[in-house]
Amino acid sequence: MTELRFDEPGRIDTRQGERLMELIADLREEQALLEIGNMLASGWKSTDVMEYCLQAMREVGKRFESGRYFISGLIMAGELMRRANELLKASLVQKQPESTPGTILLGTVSGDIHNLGKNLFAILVRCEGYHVEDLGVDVGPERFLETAVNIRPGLIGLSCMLTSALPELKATVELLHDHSAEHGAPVMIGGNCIDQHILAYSNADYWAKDAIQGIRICNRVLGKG
Ligand code: B12
Repeated sequence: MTELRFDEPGRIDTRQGERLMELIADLREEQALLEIGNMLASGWKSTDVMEYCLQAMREVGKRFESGRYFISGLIMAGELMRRANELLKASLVQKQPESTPGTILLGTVSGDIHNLGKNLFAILVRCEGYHVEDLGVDVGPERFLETAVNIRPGLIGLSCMLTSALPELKATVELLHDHSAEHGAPVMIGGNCIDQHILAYSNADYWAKDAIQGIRICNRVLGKG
């Protein structure tokens, strides 16, 4: 398990965070990665650095929507964020838990290949001591169900970033609920396009606005804290 103290204010100079946001939004990969390294070295918490990365990715999304960036911009941002995830992961101190509080089955729903948010959640939840079975991206409902029945996780996490994949998300939740007697796990949904309305639409049991909230839900559902 690791040090994830959600309520502790970090020792931070917020101007560094703003600079990082600008570098990521402008797709200046090497400089952004250097800045992340500097921030971590000067005592920033990974979760705070991550928050600035997320805001910057939202800005990249806006620039794509407005036509300022093309798909190549999204790809570059994706690669930058993948490398940022590696840095953040390396900075989290892992402790070996005596026993795992449970297993989380995870995947991105069918039709969607976004994986950075899911991977970030997986990194953080592993640091909390959970075992994660990650099925990857573009995962169909049957594969989720088959794995859930085999491994009987404590919770199933579905990631979805595209509104066009929401029908798949709903179908996955429905199939998992129809067979809940065979695996016993509640379903949590997360991702950029997920909110209270999508929770109601999909009938999932929980939704998380970000990875930190996702961890809190895991801890609550699996009785860790
Ligand atoms: C990078 C990126 C890509 C990369 C993805 C690389 C990768 N390996 O993931 C690539 C280039 C592949 C891509 C492709 C496309 N993309 Co794209 N992409 C993005 C971008 C810029 C950033 C996403 C990201 O990684 N953010 C950083 C991560 C860390 O944040 P996150 O995913 O939100 O995750 C956080 C939470 O949501 C949460 N979370 C996520 N999953 C889960 C799961 C659980 C269980 C929990 C608890 C929490 C959780 O935890 C994370 C940390 O807090 C977004 C813009 C945006 N606003 O998000 C667009 C965006 C998601 N993409 C978009 C689009 C349209 C596309 C394409 C259709 C473009 C095209 N015309 O081809 C394709 C779709 C391909 C497909 N079939 O999936 C749209 C989606 C619009 C919509 N609402 O449907 C967005 C919003 C851009 C925009 N504003 O238009 N994309």
